[in-house]
Amino acid sequence: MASILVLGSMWGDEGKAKIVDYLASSADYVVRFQGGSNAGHTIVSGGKKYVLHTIPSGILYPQTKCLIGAGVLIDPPAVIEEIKTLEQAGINFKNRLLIDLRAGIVLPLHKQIDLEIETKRRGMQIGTTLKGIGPAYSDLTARFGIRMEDLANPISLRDRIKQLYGYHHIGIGKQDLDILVEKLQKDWKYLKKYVGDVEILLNNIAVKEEKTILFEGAQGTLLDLTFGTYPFVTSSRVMTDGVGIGTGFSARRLNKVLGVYKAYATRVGIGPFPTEMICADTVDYIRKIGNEYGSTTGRPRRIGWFDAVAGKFSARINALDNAVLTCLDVLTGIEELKICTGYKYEGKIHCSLDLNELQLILSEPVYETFDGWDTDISNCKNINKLPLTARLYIKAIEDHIQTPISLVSVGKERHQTIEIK
Ligand code: 2SA
Ligand code: MG
Repeated sequence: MASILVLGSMWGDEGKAKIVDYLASSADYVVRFQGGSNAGHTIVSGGKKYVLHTIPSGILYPQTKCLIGAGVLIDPPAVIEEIKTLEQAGINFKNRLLIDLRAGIVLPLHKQIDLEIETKRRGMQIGTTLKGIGPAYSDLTARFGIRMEDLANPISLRDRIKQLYGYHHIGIGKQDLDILVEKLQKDWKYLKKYVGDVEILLNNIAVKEEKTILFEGAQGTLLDLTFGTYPFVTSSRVMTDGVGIGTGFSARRLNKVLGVYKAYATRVGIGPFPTEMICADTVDYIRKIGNEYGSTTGRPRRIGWFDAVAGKFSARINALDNAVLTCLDVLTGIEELKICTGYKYEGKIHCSLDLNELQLILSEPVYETFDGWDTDISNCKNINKLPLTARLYIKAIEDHIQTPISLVSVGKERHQTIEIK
């Protein structure tokens, strides 16, 4: 067995899905371990664009099986719609999808609470995707959550939902409860063929089979519930150790951990973003060329220079073997590039991520500047064929994050990927 983890090293949208899709050609299984319909994973294949939310990015390869671990949240109607849309695009799901029976469920109540909390937080909004992610994970932690396996029994499901509403001090009338249970039963009827024990399957493969398993992270490490820029984070564990937490396949078994970085930084939602560029032509340029809009919500993403301080922190806590650099092509045509190597706070330069959220907001980035390039690199197949300035930029990132870069992406298609031996 070989097992590889591909995770987001910054605030998400680093281009993980393209890298998972690129590596999935030789993978037998692609596994999601956290997040839910808040994720937006974009793959371009044969000129066609696919946006995935809960379904693993291996689904485009007919021989690859896709697993959804216990740590992922399932929004039943959203997942059913995603499956149906992909089926209409010609993708066959037969014997290819397994959702862990322990996976938590997102109910309409969770989306309602997500919106209410965001509205009430005034000045302290997180900028969530409003997909009910935080409230659903919170209910699981409070031990009032509903899980996939609970959908199988309408009688206990009814009781559990009643308890959940009671826990939130929200009333639900008999008729509304009947409608909700009935709706969930319909969803269960559709989904049950895809539900089983992902933990047992993965651990059996680990000891018995010569298969390749690819774990696919969603969001990014700086959005991790504990180690991200708290409280402006998502509610799941977005780091290497999240694999064990979210699937039951211990992170100790991983053979390789790849951290995906974008050649510049983006963040969608609220929260500290030290290298953010405000109102610069470069922002409009990068947003346009890189299509930097939320793939789930359509929100314009905030744009900044590469943050090597945060990048080094992420490499460390994920114990990365290699880094992957994406969207290098988007920077083509920008005269001068910057990499943040420290944060200046109260006259002192911090070269590691040791400032709290407030201090980060008040800090000023310290930059190294680099010459850009203006030749088209989107068909480049060999690292040595890249312009010298691009190579120097890659080398500087590699040195700062103290992690060797093994892949560079120069376009959205699978073939626009340079392997560095
Ligand atoms: P949530 O909805 O509770 O997880 O939001 C909490 C924070 O996590 C951020 N978050 C994301 N950041 C980047 N990409 C995400 N997925 C979509 C995409 C987002 C979109 O691929 O573009 O379409 O807007 C994602 N999901 C959650 C979120 O912005 C909050 O800061
Ligand atoms: Mg995304």
